[in-house]
Amino acid sequence: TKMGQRPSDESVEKFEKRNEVDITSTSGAISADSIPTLAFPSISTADFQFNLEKASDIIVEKVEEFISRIGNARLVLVDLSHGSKILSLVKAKAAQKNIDSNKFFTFVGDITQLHSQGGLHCNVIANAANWRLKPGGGGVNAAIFSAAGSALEVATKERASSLRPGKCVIVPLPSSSPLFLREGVTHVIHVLGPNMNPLRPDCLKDDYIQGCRILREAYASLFEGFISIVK
Ligand code: AR6
Repeated sequence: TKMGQRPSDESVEKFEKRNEVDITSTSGAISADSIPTLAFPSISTADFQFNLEKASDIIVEKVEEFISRIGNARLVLVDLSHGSKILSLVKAKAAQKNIDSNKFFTFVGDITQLHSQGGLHCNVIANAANWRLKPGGGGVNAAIFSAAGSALEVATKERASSLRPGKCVIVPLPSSSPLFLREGVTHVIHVLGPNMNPLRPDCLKDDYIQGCRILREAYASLFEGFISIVK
Protein backbone atom coordinates (compact mmCIF):
# COMPACT_ATOMS: atom_id res chain seq x y z
CA THR A 1 0.00 0.00 0.00
CA LYS A 2 0.98 3.62 -0.41
CA MET A 3 0.90 4.16 3.33
CA GLY A 4 3.73 1.72 3.98
CA GLN A 5 5.97 3.02 1.25
CA ARG A 6 9.00 5.03 2.04
CA PRO A 7 8.33 8.52 0.70
CA SER A 8 10.67 9.43 -2.11
CA ASP A 9 9.90 13.02 -2.99
CA GLU A 10 12.51 15.73 -2.97
CA SER A 11 11.59 17.09 0.44
CA VAL A 12 12.59 13.75 1.93
CA GLU A 13 15.93 13.73 0.18
CA LYS A 14 16.57 17.24 1.34
CA PHE A 15 15.61 16.26 4.83
CA GLU A 16 17.96 13.30 4.92
CA LYS A 17 20.91 15.35 3.75
CA ARG A 18 20.31 18.00 6.37
CA ASN A 19 19.49 15.95 9.30
CA GLU A 20 21.90 13.10 9.90
CA VAL A 21 21.97 13.89 13.62
CA ASP A 22 18.30 13.11 13.97
CA ILE A 23 18.46 9.36 13.67
CA THR A 24 20.88 6.90 15.15
CA SER A 25 20.93 4.40 12.34
CA THR A 26 22.31 1.51 14.39
CA SER A 27 19.89 1.61 17.31
CA GLY A 28 16.95 3.41 15.77
CA ALA A 29 16.91 5.62 18.85
CA ILE A 30 15.24 9.00 18.64
CA SER A 31 17.57 11.84 19.49
CA ALA A 32 16.06 14.22 22.03
CA ASP A 33 18.03 17.18 20.69
CA SER A 34 16.72 16.98 17.14
CA ILE A 35 15.15 20.00 15.46
CA PRO A 36 11.75 20.89 17.00
CA THR A 37 9.22 20.02 14.32
CA LEU A 38 5.45 20.30 14.01
CA ALA A 39 3.80 17.87 11.61
CA PHE A 40 0.24 18.85 10.70
CA PRO A 41 -2.46 17.52 8.40
CA SER A 42 -4.53 19.80 6.19
CA ILE A 43 -7.31 20.79 8.58
CA SER A 44 -10.91 20.41 7.29
CA THR A 45 -10.14 19.41 3.69
CA ALA A 46 -11.25 15.76 3.71
CA ASP A 47 -14.19 14.72 5.89
CA PHE A 48 -15.10 18.39 6.53
CA GLN A 49 -15.08 19.11 2.74
CA PHE A 50 -13.40 22.53 2.83
CA ASN A 51 -12.38 23.95 -0.58
CA LEU A 52 -8.76 22.98 -1.40
CA GLU A 53 -7.77 26.18 -3.23
CA LYS A 54 -8.97 28.33 -0.35
CA ALA A 55 -7.41 26.03 2.25
CA SER A 56 -4.04 26.02 0.47
CA ASP A 57 -4.04 29.85 0.34
CA ILE A 58 -4.71 29.99 4.07
CA ILE A 59 -2.04 27.40 4.97
CA VAL A 60 0.63 29.30 3.04
CA GLU A 61 -0.55 32.67 4.40
CA LYS A 62 -0.40 31.45 8.00
CA VAL A 63 2.93 29.66 7.57
CA GLU A 64 4.39 32.86 6.12
CA GLU A 65 3.02 34.83 9.06
CA PHE A 66 4.46 32.52 11.73
CA ILE A 67 7.71 31.31 10.18
CA SER A 68 9.78 34.21 11.48
CA ARG A 69 8.66 33.39 15.02
CA ILE A 70 9.57 29.69 15.18
CA GLY A 71 13.34 30.13 15.49
CA ASN A 72 15.19 27.03 14.31
CA ALA A 73 12.00 24.92 14.43
CA ARG A 74 10.17 23.54 11.40
CA LEU A 75 6.61 23.16 10.13
CA VAL A 76 5.70 20.17 7.96
CA LEU A 77 2.40 19.64 6.12
CA VAL A 78 1.71 15.91 5.87
CA ASP A 79 -0.65 13.83 3.77
CA LEU A 80 -0.96 10.13 2.99
CA SER A 81 -0.44 9.97 -0.73
CA HIS A 82 1.90 11.25 -3.42
CA GLY A 83 -1.21 12.24 -5.38
CA SER A 84 -2.38 14.59 -2.60
CA LYS A 85 -3.88 17.68 -4.23
CA ILE A 86 -3.52 19.82 -1.10
CA LEU A 87 0.21 18.99 -0.87
CA SER A 88 0.87 20.00 -4.49
CA LEU A 89 -1.15 23.22 -4.15
CA VAL A 90 0.64 24.23 -0.96
CA LYS A 91 4.06 23.25 -2.32
CA ALA A 92 3.55 25.41 -5.42
CA LYS A 93 2.18 28.40 -3.50
CA ALA A 94 4.93 28.23 -0.86
CA ALA A 95 7.57 28.18 -3.62
CA GLN A 96 5.93 31.18 -5.30
CA LYS A 97 6.20 33.10 -2.05
CA ASN A 98 9.82 32.03 -1.54
CA ILE A 99 9.11 30.44 1.83
CA ASP A 100 12.29 28.90 3.26
CA SER A 101 12.06 25.17 2.44
CA ASN A 102 14.31 24.32 5.39
CA LYS A 103 11.66 25.66 7.74
CA PHE A 104 8.52 24.62 5.90
CA PHE A 105 8.03 21.66 3.58
CA THR A 106 5.50 19.02 2.61
CA PHE A 107 5.91 15.34 3.39
CA VAL A 108 4.14 12.20 2.22
CA GLY A 109 3.48 9.67 4.98
CA ASP A 110 1.21 8.54 7.78
CA ILE A 111 1.40 11.17 10.54
CA THR A 112 1.48 8.35 13.12
CA GLN A 113 4.57 6.74 11.53
CA LEU A 114 6.73 9.65 10.46
CA HIS A 115 9.84 8.54 12.31
CA SER A 116 9.53 4.76 12.00
CA GLN A 117 8.46 4.73 8.32
CA GLY A 118 9.60 8.09 6.99
CA GLY A 119 12.78 8.84 8.94
CA LEU A 120 11.35 12.23 9.93
CA HIS A 121 11.31 13.04 13.62
CA CYS A 122 8.43 15.35 14.58
CA ASN A 123 8.14 16.00 18.31
CA VAL A 124 4.72 17.60 17.92
CA ILE A 125 1.86 16.43 15.71
CA ALA A 126 -1.46 18.13 15.05
CA ASN A 127 -4.79 16.35 14.82
CA ALA A 128 -7.86 17.36 12.78
CA ALA A 129 -10.17 16.65 15.70
CA ASN A 130 -13.94 16.57 16.26
CA TRP A 131 -15.68 18.84 18.76
CA ARG A 132 -16.07 16.08 21.36
CA LEU A 133 -12.35 15.24 21.21
CA LYS A 134 -13.33 11.60 20.82
CA PRO A 135 -11.38 8.78 19.14
CA GLY A 136 -12.73 7.17 15.97
CA GLY A 137 -14.73 8.93 13.27
CA GLY A 138 -12.19 8.11 10.55
CA GLY A 139 -9.48 10.24 8.98
CA VAL A 140 -6.42 11.45 10.81
CA ASN A 141 -8.31 11.63 14.13
CA ALA A 142 -8.98 7.89 14.17
CA ALA A 143 -5.39 7.16 13.11
CA ILE A 144 -3.82 9.30 15.86
CA PHE A 145 -6.06 8.08 18.70
CA SER A 146 -5.55 4.50 17.64
CA ALA A 147 -1.75 4.79 17.33
CA ALA A 148 -1.40 6.71 20.61
CA GLY A 149 -3.44 4.23 22.66
CA SER A 150 -5.61 5.01 25.67
CA ALA A 151 -2.91 7.29 27.14
CA LEU A 152 -3.93 10.01 24.67
CA GLU A 153 -7.62 9.66 25.47
CA VAL A 154 -6.94 10.01 29.19
CA ALA A 155 -4.52 12.92 28.76
CA THR A 156 -6.94 14.69 26.39
CA LYS A 157 -9.83 14.42 28.89
CA GLU A 158 -7.64 16.03 31.55
CA ARG A 159 -7.20 19.10 29.35
CA ALA A 160 -10.61 19.60 27.74
CA SER A 161 -13.93 17.93 27.10
CA SER A 162 -14.87 19.77 23.91
CA LEU A 163 -13.52 22.21 21.34
CA ARG A 164 -15.02 25.13 19.38
CA PRO A 165 -14.24 25.55 15.66
CA GLY A 166 -11.00 27.52 15.20
CA LYS A 167 -9.62 26.52 18.61
CA CYS A 168 -7.01 24.00 19.66
CA VAL A 169 -5.91 22.15 22.78
CA ILE A 170 -2.34 21.07 23.54
CA VAL A 171 -2.00 17.61 25.06
CA PRO A 172 1.35 16.43 26.45
CA LEU A 173 1.66 12.76 25.52
CA PRO A 174 2.45 10.38 28.41
CA SER A 175 5.73 8.53 27.86
CA SER A 176 3.81 5.25 28.04
CA SER A 177 2.13 5.98 24.70
CA PRO A 178 3.39 3.99 21.69
CA LEU A 179 3.47 7.26 19.74
CA PHE A 180 5.94 8.66 22.27
CA LEU A 181 8.05 5.51 22.44
CA ARG A 182 8.16 4.60 18.75
CA GLU A 183 7.86 8.00 17.06
CA GLY A 184 9.25 10.43 19.61
CA VAL A 185 6.03 12.47 19.75
CA THR A 186 5.85 14.49 22.99
CA HIS A 187 2.70 16.55 22.27
CA VAL A 188 -0.48 16.22 20.26
CA ILE A 189 -2.31 19.44 19.39
CA HIS A 190 -6.00 18.83 18.64
CA VAL A 191 -7.41 21.40 16.22
CA LEU A 192 -11.05 21.80 15.26
CA GLY A 193 -11.48 23.26 11.81
CA PRO A 194 -14.53 24.69 10.02
CA ASN A 195 -16.99 22.09 8.74
CA MET A 196 -18.66 22.19 5.30
CA ASN A 197 -20.05 18.65 5.51
CA PRO A 198 -23.86 18.67 6.10
CA LEU A 199 -23.57 15.28 7.82
CA ARG A 200 -21.28 16.65 10.56
CA PRO A 201 -22.05 19.09 13.43
CA ASP A 202 -21.82 22.89 12.95
CA CYS A 203 -22.03 22.76 9.16
CA LEU A 204 -21.34 26.21 7.66
CA LYS A 205 -23.34 25.45 4.49
CA ASP A 206 -20.71 26.86 2.13
CA ASP A 207 -20.38 30.12 4.07
CA TYR A 208 -16.73 30.66 3.15
CA ILE A 209 -16.62 34.09 4.81
CA GLN A 210 -17.06 32.36 8.17
CA GLY A 211 -15.20 29.25 6.99
CA CYS A 212 -12.03 31.09 5.94
CA ARG A 213 -12.07 33.15 9.11
CA ILE A 214 -12.31 30.00 11.23
CA LEU A 215 -9.63 28.15 9.26
CA ARG A 216 -7.24 31.11 9.66
CA GLU A 217 -7.98 31.14 13.37
CA ALA A 218 -7.39 27.36 13.56
CA TYR A 219 -3.91 27.58 11.99
CA ALA A 220 -3.03 30.64 14.06
CA SER A 221 -3.91 28.84 17.30
CA LEU A 222 -2.08 25.70 16.14
CA PHE A 223 1.13 27.60 15.36
CA GLU A 224 0.85 29.68 18.56
CA GLY A 225 0.43 26.41 20.45
CA PHE A 226 3.53 24.91 18.81
CA ILE A 227 5.56 28.05 19.61
CA SER A 228 4.47 27.84 23.26
CA ILE A 229 5.79 24.26 23.40
CA VAL A 230 9.17 24.85 21.79
CA LYS A 231 10.10 28.25 23.18
N1 AR6 B 1 -1.64 10.70 8.18
C1 AR6 B 1 -1.51 11.88 7.51
N2 AR6 B 1 -2.56 12.52 6.94
C2 AR6 B 1 -3.77 11.95 7.03
C3 AR6 B 1 -3.98 10.72 7.72
C4 AR6 B 1 -2.83 10.09 8.31
N3 AR6 B 1 -2.93 8.94 8.98
N4 AR6 B 1 -5.31 10.41 7.65
C5 AR6 B 1 -5.90 11.40 6.95
N5 AR6 B 1 -4.99 12.33 6.56
P1 AR6 B 1 -9.64 14.42 7.89
P2 AR6 B 1 -11.11 16.91 8.48
C6 AR6 B 1 -5.21 13.60 5.85
O1 AR6 B 1 -10.83 13.88 7.16
O2 AR6 B 1 -11.43 17.13 7.05
C7 AR6 B 1 -12.67 13.00 11.54
O3 AR6 B 1 -13.56 11.96 11.47
C8 AR6 B 1 -6.33 13.67 4.85
O4 AR6 B 1 -5.92 13.14 3.57
O5 AR6 B 1 -8.97 13.52 8.84
O6 AR6 B 1 -10.62 18.08 9.29
C9 AR6 B 1 -12.78 13.83 12.81
O7 AR6 B 1 -13.30 13.08 13.88
C10 AR6 B 1 -6.59 15.16 4.79
O8 AR6 B 1 -5.63 15.78 3.94
O9 AR6 B 1 -10.02 15.75 8.74
C11 AR6 B 1 -13.67 14.98 12.43
O10 AR6 B 1 -15.03 14.67 12.68
C12 AR6 B 1 -6.34 15.62 6.23
O11 AR6 B 1 -5.60 14.56 6.83
C13 AR6 B 1 -13.47 15.12 10.92
O12 AR6 B 1 -12.94 13.88 10.46
C14 AR6 B 1 -7.58 15.90 7.07
O13 AR6 B 1 -8.60 14.94 6.78
C15 AR6 B 1 -12.47 16.20 10.58
O14 AR6 B 1 -12.42 16.34 9.18
